[in-house]
Amino acid sequence: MSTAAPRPSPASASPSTEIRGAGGELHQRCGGSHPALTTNQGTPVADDQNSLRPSPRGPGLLEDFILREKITHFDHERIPERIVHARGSGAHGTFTLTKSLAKYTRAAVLTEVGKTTPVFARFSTVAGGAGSDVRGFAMKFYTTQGNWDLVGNNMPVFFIQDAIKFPDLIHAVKMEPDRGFPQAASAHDTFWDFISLTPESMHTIMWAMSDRALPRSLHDIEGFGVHTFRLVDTEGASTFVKFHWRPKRGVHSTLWDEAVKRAGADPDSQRRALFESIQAGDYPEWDLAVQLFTEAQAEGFAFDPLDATKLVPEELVPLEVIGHMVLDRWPDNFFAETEQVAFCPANVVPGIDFSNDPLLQGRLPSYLDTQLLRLGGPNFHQIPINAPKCPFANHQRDGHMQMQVPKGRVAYEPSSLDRGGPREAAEGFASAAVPADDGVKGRVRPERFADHYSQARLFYRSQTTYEQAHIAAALVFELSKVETPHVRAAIVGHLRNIDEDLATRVAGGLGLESLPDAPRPAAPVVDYPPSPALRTIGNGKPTLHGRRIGVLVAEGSDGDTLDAVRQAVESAGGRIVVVAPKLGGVTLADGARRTADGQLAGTPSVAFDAIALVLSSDGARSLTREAAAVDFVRDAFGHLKAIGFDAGAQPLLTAAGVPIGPGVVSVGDLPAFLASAMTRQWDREKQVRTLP
Ligand code: HDE
Repeated sequence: MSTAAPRPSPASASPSTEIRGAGGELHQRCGGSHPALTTNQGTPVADDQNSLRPSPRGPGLLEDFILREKITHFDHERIPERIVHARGSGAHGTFTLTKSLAKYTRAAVLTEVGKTTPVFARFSTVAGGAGSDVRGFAMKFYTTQGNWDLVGNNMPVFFIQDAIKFPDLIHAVKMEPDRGFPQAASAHDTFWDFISLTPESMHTIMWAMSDRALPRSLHDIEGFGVHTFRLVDTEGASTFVKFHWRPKRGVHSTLWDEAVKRAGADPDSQRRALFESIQAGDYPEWDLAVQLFTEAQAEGFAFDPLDATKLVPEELVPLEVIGHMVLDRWPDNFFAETEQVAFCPANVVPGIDFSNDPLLQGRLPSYLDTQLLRLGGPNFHQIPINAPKCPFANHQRDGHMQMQVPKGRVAYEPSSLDRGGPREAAEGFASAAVPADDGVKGRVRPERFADHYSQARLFYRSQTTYEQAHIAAALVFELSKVETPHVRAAIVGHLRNIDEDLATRVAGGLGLESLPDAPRPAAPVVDYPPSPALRTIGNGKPTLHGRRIGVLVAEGSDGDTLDAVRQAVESAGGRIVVVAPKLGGVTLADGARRTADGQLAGTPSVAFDAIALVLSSDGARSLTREAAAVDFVRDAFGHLKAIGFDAGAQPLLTAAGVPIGPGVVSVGDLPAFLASAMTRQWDREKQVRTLP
């Protein structure tokens, strides 16, 4: 219902349904008192159940304006989806500045300490569905000086250096054009073919094959502005800046097998988790940190900070936290807000400016262009989710879907006829005073862009041994889907330039008889000191906040144990989900009934961070004949999760082949169970799978 003032309803006041036979028509109607349903022109509708016919069994009539309006609107409900980042989840929140950058910029959002700026965030998958993929991390700040969009990803680097390669990259990663699949995952032969011929992608490939591409939830990801931007002070002098979003609880990922199973069991798991944590008041939070460096400092780096395939190691330029963001409101309407939100890296405010990063430069015109198509015309900035929350005025006019009614005869500037009309403002946006290079025009890249392997090596060698094994396993998984042998071999050749051991592991996992030749690097590969900040294991905070523990119960389970587990988990900040063979619940040992939150077959353990088995021996024995129950336990073990159990649960542990050992602990020792539930049991991994 979109009208402002509801009208009194002609419908009956009774809330029940009634059978009416007015005018020979017989059907069931709902009673109750409601505002009148109208057409989009405001005409009240007396019958929304039947289309107009010349006789009860006659054809439809073209004059039925009510039917035609309703169906035509329906037919136009979908708008073109985003060519990349089509699937996304959004949320409202606020950004609060804690440290002023007044020395570097005149942007109010970065200088007024304590100031709270409304924001809208949208997280997305670039190409595929909820499984393994780079995630988009797009932020719109509704500042007092206009909207500032920081449209980044959950990885600090990108596949390509120059925007001219973006359509090729995306065509290669999306479904193959002749067969139309894979639809919800990245393509194999085409993607790896392109990558094998694009060595600059190697660093991002390391990130994309790491656990970062398998986030546990959207609030467990880091965000990065990726490009180097500029902060500009009142004199026009500028400083380079890189933006980082750090989740308050650290970065957490799933295992590959877990992500694959979770995508099947609950393709909405990531959106649902964000929704549920906001609804529960357990708001996701991030710190905003910056890396600041001068152009002179940048000259001394071994790489060029204008190259988006490179990061600036934290050991070189430390991160400074300047504020935090909390997401505390789910959108009222998915389409109106999350779907219609239009982010654009060119949306900056006075005091923030672009660098000459050739990837960023190519993005600047692209977003407005795509939005003109996607949102149907030049007035999409008037859609509530896109409109600035500060005053805005200019002389742009007309166009599709103009919602404003400008007054007066003046639609130009300057004018003496309209003395109150908008004019340029001294405090308005001014580009950074950057002297132009004295190079020669041409299609060239700076020399320092040529090193494609050193930072890939830095990333790989900075990981823990578990994470290195995951990268190798992910490469084996992906390349095993590539049907073209020379493409597989070419990738392994590149890996040799990154790390010989990684190449050997992947070659072994693929069953290659010998190591392919490595291509000759365009620039020498250098060894950076390892950067522990690039790991995820060890960088997450051990906490139960935001964690879900699945407790499996069956007939005869002990109610006191169940209550004790619930109490301990909830007081540590976690949430219990009771899973039973039937949603109606179970009869506990003391004869009381307990309902379940999830039915076993539809609630596998991939939905949880840890599980507890609170079972009578009879209950556990009956569950040994349920494949879903055995999988519940076996998968939790295979996914390195803590498993709590009471004495009765032993038959199910045995059926699942789960030995008692680290992370498989009695719920009699709740502190030990909670401690193991806060982390994964990494040392268990060699017990459960052969990694390359
Ligand atoms: Fe985007 N990108 N992109 N991109 N991008 C879009 O804009 C584009 C790039 C990113 O939640 C599109 O409105 C080009 C890098 C995010 O709505 C499109 C190039 C990074 C989102 C577009 C890039 C991103 C987009 C699709 C290379 C990380 C989703 C629909 C020159 C820093 C925003 C739309 C949302 C969306 C173009 C590269 C991040 C087509 C041409 C690098 C998070 O305009």
